[in-house]
Parts: sequence; structure tokens; C-alpha cells
Amino acid sequence: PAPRAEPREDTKTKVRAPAHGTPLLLLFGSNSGASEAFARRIASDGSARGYATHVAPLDDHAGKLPREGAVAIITASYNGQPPDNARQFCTWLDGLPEGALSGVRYAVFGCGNRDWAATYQNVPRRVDEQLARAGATVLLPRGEGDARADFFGDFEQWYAPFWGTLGEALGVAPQEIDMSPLYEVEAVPSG
Ligand code: FMN
Repeated sequence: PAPRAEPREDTKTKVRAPAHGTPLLLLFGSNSGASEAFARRIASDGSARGYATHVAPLDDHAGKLPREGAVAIITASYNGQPPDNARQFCTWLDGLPEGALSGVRYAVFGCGNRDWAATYQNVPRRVDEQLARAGATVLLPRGEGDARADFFGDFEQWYAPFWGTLGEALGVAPQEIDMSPLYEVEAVPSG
């Protein structure tokens, strides 16, 4: 039989973070992909920090939100209405009685555009308000991205305290996070 490759003791490779495996669900409502891209960015950062991440459209979770870990929702609005893959979720959420989502921890970021002035951020605002009404606990104030202005800057501003706030709320110790590079570069003198 072929010999099995064992990692060498002296290999300098670093693990990125111990996988504590705290669940983090990233849900998006997205027609043209911006909200989905932000959700995937958070998921990828979360995996590197040891979270067990899962990305899905909002409609996959109509009727079910987890009480373990946290859920971050990134959604757009279209003429004030939900994106195609968020309609069932929004209808379900609107019909929930008070207290139905107690124990759920969440954060919302909205992708919008002020060209639609009368309905700017309608859906993320509605999702945030309805989650709170149903008894879920907000982790971060809702963020607003304006695609007509500084869309990515708006996201970064909302996102800056994300991991610190999440870690505190979920009991993930900051020292468990090792974001050091996977490889070290050593200078070799020439000549
Ligand atoms: N943004 C809002 O804030 N409110 C709206 O009512 C709204 N209506 C829109 C209608 C159309 C036809 C289009 C093309 C965009 C609209 N937008 C509105 C802007 C989008 O929500 C914004 O571009 C968002 O980033 C799209 O996200 P997505 O790529 O995840 O679908």
C-alpha cells in the first residue's frame, strides 16, 4: 500500500482559526447579485474565524430561523417589494405573532438606491421591524447601502463592528481568532 502523507512536525503552516463551529446563517434577498455577494463575503470571513456558515436565499428559510448562533440578512428592495427569492419569507414574517422568534439573534444590511426615494430601503426596514416585533434580538443597528453613492463604503462601515459584536453576543472569545497569514515569507540574502 502507498505510504500515507503525514504532516511534518516542523511544517510552519498556520491554521487560520480553531473551528469553534458557532452557527452563522447568511440569508440574502437578491435579484441581481449584490446582496448575495455581501452575504458570501461575510460567510467566507466567518469560516476563516471558525464559524459554521451557511448561505441561502431568504425563501429557503420561510418558516424556520435558528435559535442557535446568529443570522445575518442582506436584502434589496424592488419598487418597495421583496426580491424574487425573498417574497415567501417576507409574507411568513409579516404573519408571525409577537414572541414567535424570541431567542433568534439577527443583523440586517439593506442594499438600496436613493433613486427610488419613496421606497428606499423598504424591504430591509420591514424585515428588521418585523423580526423585532416577533421577538428576535437585534445584534447590530440595521445598515443601509446606497448603490447611487458609496455602496461599498456603507457596507464596510456597517460591517466594521460585526465580528466583535457577534463574538460578544455568542461567547466566542476574541483570542480564538487567528487571522495571521497562512504562509510566512522569509527574506533570503542574495549573493
Ligand atoms: N432600491 C430601494 O432602496 N428601493 C426600491 O424600491 C428599489 N427599487 C428598485 C427597482 C428596480 C427596477 C431596480 C433595478 C432597482 C431598485 N432598487 C431599489 C435598487 C436595488 O435594490 C439596488 O440596486 C440593490 O443593490 C440591488 O441588489 P441585488 O443585486 O441584491 O438585487
